[in-house]
Amino acid sequence: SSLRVVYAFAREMHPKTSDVFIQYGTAGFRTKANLLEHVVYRMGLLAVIRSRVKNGRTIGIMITASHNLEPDNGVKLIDPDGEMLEQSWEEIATRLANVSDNDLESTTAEVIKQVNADMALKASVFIGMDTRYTSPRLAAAAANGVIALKGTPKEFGIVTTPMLHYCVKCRNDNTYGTPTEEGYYEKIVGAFKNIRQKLPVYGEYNTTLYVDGANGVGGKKLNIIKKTLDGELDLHLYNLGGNGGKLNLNCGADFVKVSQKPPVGVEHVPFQRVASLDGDSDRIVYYYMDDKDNMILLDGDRIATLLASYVTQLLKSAEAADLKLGLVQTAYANGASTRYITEELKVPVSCVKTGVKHLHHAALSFDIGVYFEANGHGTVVYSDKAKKTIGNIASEGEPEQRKAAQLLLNLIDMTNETVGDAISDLFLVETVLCARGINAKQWLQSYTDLPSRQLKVTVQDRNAISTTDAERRCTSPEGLQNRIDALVAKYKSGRSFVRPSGTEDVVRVYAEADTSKSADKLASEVAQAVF
Ligand code: NG1
Ligand code: ZN
Repeated sequence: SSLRVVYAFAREMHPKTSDVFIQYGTAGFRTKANLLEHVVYRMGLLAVIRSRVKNGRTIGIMITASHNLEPDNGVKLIDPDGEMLEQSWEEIATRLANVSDNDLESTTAEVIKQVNADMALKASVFIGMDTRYTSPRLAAAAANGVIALKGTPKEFGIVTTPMLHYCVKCRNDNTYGTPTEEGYYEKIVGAFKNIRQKLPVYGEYNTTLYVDGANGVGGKKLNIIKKTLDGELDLHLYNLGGNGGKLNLNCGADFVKVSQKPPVGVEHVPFQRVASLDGDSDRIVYYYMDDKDNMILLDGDRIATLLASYVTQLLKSAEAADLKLGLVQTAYANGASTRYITEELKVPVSCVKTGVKHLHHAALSFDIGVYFEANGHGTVVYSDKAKKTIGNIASEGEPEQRKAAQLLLNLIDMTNETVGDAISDLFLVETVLCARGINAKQWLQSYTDLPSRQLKVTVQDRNAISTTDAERRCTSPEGLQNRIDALVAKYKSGRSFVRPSGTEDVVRVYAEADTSKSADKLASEVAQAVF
């Protein structure tokens, strides 16, 4: 059959060259780039099957290893509404990625049968990639996989991860926007410009923003956007990938958050706010250097509280009292942020397992859900009910109500609701700071972070650790939680937990306490207990 030819072609073009087991985890498949070609080819096959199961709706394939260093790469699938691949398919992806070349044909046939795909239907797959030098070859392998099963690939070239999510969503739902990079700029940057006309710059806010592009795709895209801005924002872009700057190396959002150090390659002016993106531009944290050269971090928790408090304020002005806003965090959220949200903002918070799909899902249970990981990955999702109510008030409310509702409509347009998006989040943050007339130092004043520390521990089998209660407690190995409890009890405002990473072969340790010395000490004691 013609499929025979396809599998023979796979063996020759994209052979499986490694026997290392690879698993579809929180961020898809991620490993050394040279181990991925056959995996990506097979994800091309799977995307076609998935598209047919979804009645020919478009599926996305993104080639990226996000904040990892240059030698790594990865691949993940995007579902029709722009969200992460449905969880039950992760096992199927893993199975398909690991079979031998000889078994690829029969396994693919099994999968097609299992998911009941009608292989006579059309199939459409959007493919995007980050700036890694290994990405073009992998994107080509993905396209070959799509063509092999007679699907139609469309290659977007170098795009941010959230841009591809956005394009997939738009392709399947044209009310959301135009499925192109230009369409993305028009909607998001357009909404930002629109809102700037309504909310002029005042107070302590100033339009200068420095950006650490992590030598990845986000900085390059901001450089395109910068040319279309007209004084609304004065972007100073650093780490754009030139001058020998290496992707994510000692720069970018993950480096800044985890090491609690400023990135290399950025010029520092005291109190000047800097936005730091990660390699594929789905995460963002802010920071500034004070006059004693200390770095002050404004992380994902801080962005979440800023956005939640502003949306709450606008809902109040719009008198949209029946819309319930909620916030979603993970165990990594700073304890001080959780207390601030609950006690000061009086917004309900839920805590879920690490991984955007869990946060996104939990956020959907609110009329308006704000979700952020502490590392800066997050967005806001608005239910149909919220959009309808706000839309009605914007056209029929009293003048003051209308004004607030129209601002909310602009915020909704500025938001990439499909996934956390550094560029969209940047414009949202700048909008709120401007609306409030505040600078970064004033933004910091809402609450004081508890000092925290993250460590990685390499163990023989990270999956020997199992957790419960949104990963805040562990249930195995036996006795470990008791030891952690005993250590935590020694520290004022102490909190600590351990969990196996879903993206690296390590166990992560998190600790917070009243001083950074205590947080560091608690983290290293808990790390010892894990061995
Ligand atoms: P793991 O490796 O499971 O901790 C990391 C991040 C997640 C998420 C994923 C996907 C931390 C502590 N963990 O997961 O939040 O962003 O990568 O990129 O930041
Ligand atoms: Zn990322």
